[in-house]
Amino acid sequence: AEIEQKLRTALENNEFELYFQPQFDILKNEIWGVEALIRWKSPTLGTVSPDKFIKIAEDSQKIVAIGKWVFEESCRFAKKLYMMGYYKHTVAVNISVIQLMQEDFNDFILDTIKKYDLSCKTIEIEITESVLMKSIDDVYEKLSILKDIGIRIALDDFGTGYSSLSYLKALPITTLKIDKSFIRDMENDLMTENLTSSIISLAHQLNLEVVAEGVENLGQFERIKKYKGNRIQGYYFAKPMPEEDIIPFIDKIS
Ligand code: G
Ligand code: G
Ligand code: MN
Ligand code: NA
Repeated sequence: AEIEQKLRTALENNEFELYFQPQFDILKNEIWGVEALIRWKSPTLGTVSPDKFIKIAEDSQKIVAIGKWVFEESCRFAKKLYMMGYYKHTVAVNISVIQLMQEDFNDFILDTIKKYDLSCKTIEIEITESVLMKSIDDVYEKLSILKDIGIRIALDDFGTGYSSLSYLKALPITTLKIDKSFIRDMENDLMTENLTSSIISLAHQLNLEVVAEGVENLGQFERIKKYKGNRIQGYYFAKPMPEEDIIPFIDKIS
């Protein structure tokens, strides 16, 4: 209840910040781009994790305004990277199902991309499987339109939800992000390792790129590389970091 009440004024009081976590393209051996991750620095509650407040923001519909702020900030950052000569980096943005259900969702996305004069290819939208449970037809149609114009669409936390394999082929997505629980368990559990390698081949057969999340060590990285995953994201490569640290990080790696 306290979180909900303080959340009401957090946006206008400028209490949110975006962190960015780099993703590494294994096949090209270069930085692919970054995922934007929201942070809430409340003067009274301290730093509140999105795991603690996104659900609450969804229940009160506050997520709509917060999500717009996140998307616009992500576009602003994408433009900044471009202006500084970093042309091929993509920015991935988490989108809540509540946002997708808004009637003006696609218009907002397209208007904002246009406002910052970005190419659609520089944006990846991340959705979770829960999106697909709600008002499926409407959401499918919106995502199909975005995908058709070149926006990348990732299915986040894959493997933890209710996806049936038959609908994977029908989904308007470009990318599968394998949930970090698979990556974590892979090293000590052969069944999980086999499952992970199977998910990667399946995804490739469906023409999807695969991102492994939560890669924390060399052993996990080597396995994903062996199974031909496209990208990794995780502490092994880089932690989420504030905007000002990203360019020095890219320069150091390149
Ligand atoms: O960054 P961290 O690992 O603490 O994020 C925790 C969870 O919050 C993740 O599942 C992530 O997808 C979600 N999350 C982070 N930033 C955003 C955001 O801007 N919007 C939404 N809807 N979820 C986010
Ligand atoms: O949106 P998504 O659920 O993918 O959000 C990614 C979450 O995973 C963020 O909260 C981020 O801070 C967290 N994360 C990123 N890399 C790692 C990692 O290597 N290990 C663990 N345990 N968490 C990570
Ligand atoms: Mn995500
Ligand atoms: Na995830």
